[in-house]
Amino acid sequence: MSSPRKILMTCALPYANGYIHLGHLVEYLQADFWARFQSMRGNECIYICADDTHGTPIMVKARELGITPEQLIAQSFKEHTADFADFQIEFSHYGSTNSPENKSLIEFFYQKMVEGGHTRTQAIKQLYCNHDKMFLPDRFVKGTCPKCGSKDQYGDSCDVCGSTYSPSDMKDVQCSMCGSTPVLKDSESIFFKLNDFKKYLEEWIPQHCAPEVSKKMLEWFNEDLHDLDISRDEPYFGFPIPGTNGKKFFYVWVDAPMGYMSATEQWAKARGKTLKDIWQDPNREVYHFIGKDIARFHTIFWPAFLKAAEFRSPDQVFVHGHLMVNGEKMSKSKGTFIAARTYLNHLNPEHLRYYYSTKLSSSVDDIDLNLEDFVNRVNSELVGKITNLGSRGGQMLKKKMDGVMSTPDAEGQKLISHAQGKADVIAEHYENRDFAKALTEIRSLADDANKYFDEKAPWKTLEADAVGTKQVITTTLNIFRMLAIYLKPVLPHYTAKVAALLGEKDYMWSDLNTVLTNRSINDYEHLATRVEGDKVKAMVEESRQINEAIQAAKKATSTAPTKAAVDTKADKSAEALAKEEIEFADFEKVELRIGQVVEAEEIKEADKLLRLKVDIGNGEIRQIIAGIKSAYSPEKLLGRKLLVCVNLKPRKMKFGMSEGMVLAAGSGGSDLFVLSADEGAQVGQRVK
Ligand code: NOT
Ligand code: ZN
Repeated sequence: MSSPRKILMTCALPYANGYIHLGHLVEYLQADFWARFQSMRGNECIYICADDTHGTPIMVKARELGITPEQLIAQSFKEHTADFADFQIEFSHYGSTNSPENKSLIEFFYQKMVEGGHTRTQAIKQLYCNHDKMFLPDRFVKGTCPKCGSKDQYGDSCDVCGSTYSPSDMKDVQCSMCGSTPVLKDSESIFFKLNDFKKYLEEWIPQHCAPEVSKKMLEWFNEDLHDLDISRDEPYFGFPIPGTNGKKFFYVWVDAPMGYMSATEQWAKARGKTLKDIWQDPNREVYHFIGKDIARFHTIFWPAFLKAAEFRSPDQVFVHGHLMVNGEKMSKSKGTFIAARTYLNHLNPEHLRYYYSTKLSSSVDDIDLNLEDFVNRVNSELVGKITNLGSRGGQMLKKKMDGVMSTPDAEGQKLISHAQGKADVIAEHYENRDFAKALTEIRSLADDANKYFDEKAPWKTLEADAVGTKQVITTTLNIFRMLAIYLKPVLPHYTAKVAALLGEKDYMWSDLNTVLTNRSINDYEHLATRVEGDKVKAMVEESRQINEAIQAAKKATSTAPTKAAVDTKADKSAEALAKEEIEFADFEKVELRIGQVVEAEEIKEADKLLRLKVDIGNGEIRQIIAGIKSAYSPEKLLGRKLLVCVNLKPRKMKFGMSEGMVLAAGSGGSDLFVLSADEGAQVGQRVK
């Protein structure tokens, strides 16, 4: 046997200002299939990802939410990692670009760029918002498209006519956050001299990505490559550029790819190794999985950065297409822009894993999630064809016979050998990321086995020919076992259940070589359920409602509604609608008691706040600052018995300490209702 390969693979780093959706999963799932396939083959495969945490949108979103960027990215980290785990995506390590390792790394890259003479500075004019006190990235500028005259377009491209331009070409530009007119302001920028690497890249690109991608990328090479502005002015959430007195920061797209390496470094450190041990190991293969929209960053900028810093480059950049739903771009208004969490609220993650695997290839073509087809295929193929073999065979053996397999007869052995004989071709498809082709082979084996089972009709022969019947079931279960092994990269939990049924440990690819004989099997446990069309409808409906909440939030924004602001509201309502379940133990942590308002006064300086003194029992009086002034006068509250959370950490507010929380329902303003206790409830009683 050849020695195991050493592989390091990465997925694009999701931005920390958004939620994971089904479009993202096209990438993380295919990479997960591939990583699991490699591990099954006995290869050492490190699968790395991280959150992409820097940049203006994250800074602005945190500002709008009234939290720090660090809080925002910590929250996203929790949500992203939970989504991935629930979709059975198993990273070797999941990091963050806002890490000390990433900071050291970008400083090292920068030092090498400077030493190599690959940087230069130049003053450039950029749009600056005097109100928000910041330079505006193109996406934070709105105006009229210089080509077609459509209003309300972004500063970089027009959604209506598709043309691209620079914001200074636009008419009536506005800051998308506050609506004021930005001014042009000079600022010194630091550029990376990309063109220094033109020759190198021209050779590198065709060798490191698919021809269709390479061809597209080389179109940029008909003229000199534009130098890349790697600096951004404060305020910016990112790493400061050394030597600029904290005034300039590295542009997010510069430290993002370094996240691949710094997350790898964290993985290595935890195992007593260094980044170099992994990244610079000449025997290790390095691969990036990315979507076609960010191919330029990965096949032009990134290899140039690596070259400048004298690091090895990746072996291949694997570029995939985008997700379509029902043949169209994902649409928020149709409810087909579906958050990973929304999917999980209704459907089984293995079903999406299965469906995507039947669609994915190594090309950059888009893949289509047709929701009707999704239901049909999962039900007819995964449940009807594949799982049925195991459930019918397993249950007959266990319930109608003694639960012990025998040996296949000659015909059965032939069928088994045929299925084993497909191992190389299926492996090759997996290796080439032609998942759909692998699945076609697997399904065709399932078809053969179903045909065999139906022809032999063991349920009819049970009485007359117990020996022959058992041989048929033994053959069927062996094929079913092989199908499960073949499917393990896609359906790891499913396959683990099959292994348990057959009393085996988790499978490796080499387990295809064995045939199970005379083995006693365990009780059949449910392996797969059908998808119910209603649940798909409910998922789409929930997604649509989330969008409606966005629209409502948009209307509620009085000034020029901003994309950033609206997205934030959308995310918040998405969060509200897609709340995670909590354990009972978590709920129990919240101590609610009946409290009685003994003093209430308005805080004059604040629009929304009342200062309450609440008796929570045993003579303990708490000061609670409550944001309910819009709906309650102090008099209305005095003497009322309310629900109070008494174990909330005291919060220091501008108008004093708040030592608890009064529970109220409603969206704010006059739509606000404190929750009161029924008559007879005792002050200090705990709510259960
Ligand atoms: N956050 C980016 C995106 O498009 C991907 C960054 C990938 C890392 O979602 N970088 N590089 N190069
Ligand atoms: Zn502004």
